[in-house]
Amino acid sequence: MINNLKQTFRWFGPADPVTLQAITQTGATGIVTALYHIASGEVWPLDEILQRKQIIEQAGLTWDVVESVNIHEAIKTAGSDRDRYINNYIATIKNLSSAGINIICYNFMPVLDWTRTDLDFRLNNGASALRYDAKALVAFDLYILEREGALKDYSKEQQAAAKGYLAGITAEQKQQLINNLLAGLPGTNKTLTIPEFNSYLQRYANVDAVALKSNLQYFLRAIVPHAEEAGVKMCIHPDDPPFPILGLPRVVSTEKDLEDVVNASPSPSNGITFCSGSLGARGDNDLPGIVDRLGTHIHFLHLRNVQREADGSFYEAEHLGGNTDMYAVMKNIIIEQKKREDAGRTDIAIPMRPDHGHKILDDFRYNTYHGYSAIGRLKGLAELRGLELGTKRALFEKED
Ligand code: DNO
Ligand code: MN
Repeated sequence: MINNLKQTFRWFGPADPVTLQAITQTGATGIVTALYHIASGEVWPLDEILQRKQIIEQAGLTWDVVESVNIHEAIKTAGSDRDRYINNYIATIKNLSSAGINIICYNFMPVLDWTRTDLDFRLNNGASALRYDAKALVAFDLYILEREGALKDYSKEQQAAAKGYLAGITAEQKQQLINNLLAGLPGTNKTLTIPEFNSYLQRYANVDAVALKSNLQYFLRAIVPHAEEAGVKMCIHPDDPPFPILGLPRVVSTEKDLEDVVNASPSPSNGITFCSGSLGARGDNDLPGIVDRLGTHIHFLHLRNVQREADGSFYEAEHLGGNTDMYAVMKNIIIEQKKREDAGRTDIAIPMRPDHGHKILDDFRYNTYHGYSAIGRLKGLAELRGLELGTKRALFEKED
């Protein structure tokens, strides 16, 4: 019995300092990427998809997953033009399918994609990790954004901790926090100003979690039949972090939320991305249990670990370190593969990627995308493939 998760690496396109050739040296055989230059909401032209695919294949790799086709804010807020953006989304699904690319990852987080307050958190060994500091986020919300109505979202203790945090950092560190949070909206490369950021948040003034979930269900009911017809598997990425921030609702944070997604439009084309790092930032998410119970809907795996702290903060730990029992997760993934094999399913080689990695060793010489170093991720991938092999041998020794 050999490894048979499909080992992939995220690649940010020709501008990524981690080249396709470097990726082949990690042992990954698949690529996860997107056409990052196309604005959120626009149709991805077939010829551009085919050109990108050719570059990947010339390097001896395959384009296994699109991450992500972003969802326009009008869809999330039920804007008057949402149907136009849904039709564009369907056109992109069809073009990807025509190019032979059949797995699409997306997320449904309002305004922000993944959010960290510290993009260069140094571990004792000098490695650099991404960290989310709850106090820093509250400080940003209350005293930098000065978001209307924010005060009622926080306890007296949280407010005091945020004040203490701000008093303890330098002007330079404060500016760094602001930069970290204002950059990187999904689908843009633009750094927003504080008034612009507040106006984005304002769009959700009348969109609570119930409304957001219903907008997600509306989207799913519209696109899933087309995805099914095109043979495309949609897989939603969980919220990161998996709880509301800055007064924004979050509706893909828990097992119940994931169940609601798959039940909104039941189909093999309506599945999930199991991201152990995102889901693991909540102590009440049972990760091996989620794989066990919802495994049949998992079309894509993001494997990484987090170390949680008492006040809701966390940092990205070693892939096999941190709070999540990765052995238990891997074991249930392999059991899920066995179930698929027994059921005659062909999608057994689920694409897996080491989701983020530390900056270590020579990674510091390159200006890589945050979380997407070469050597740190290679280390994660190497550990995960060893874990997969060992777990599989332990489970099926007698059959070999
Ligand atoms: C975090 C990362 C995310 C993810 C997007 C998917 O866990 O994997 O950046 O790529 O949110 O849409
Ligand atoms: Mn992820």
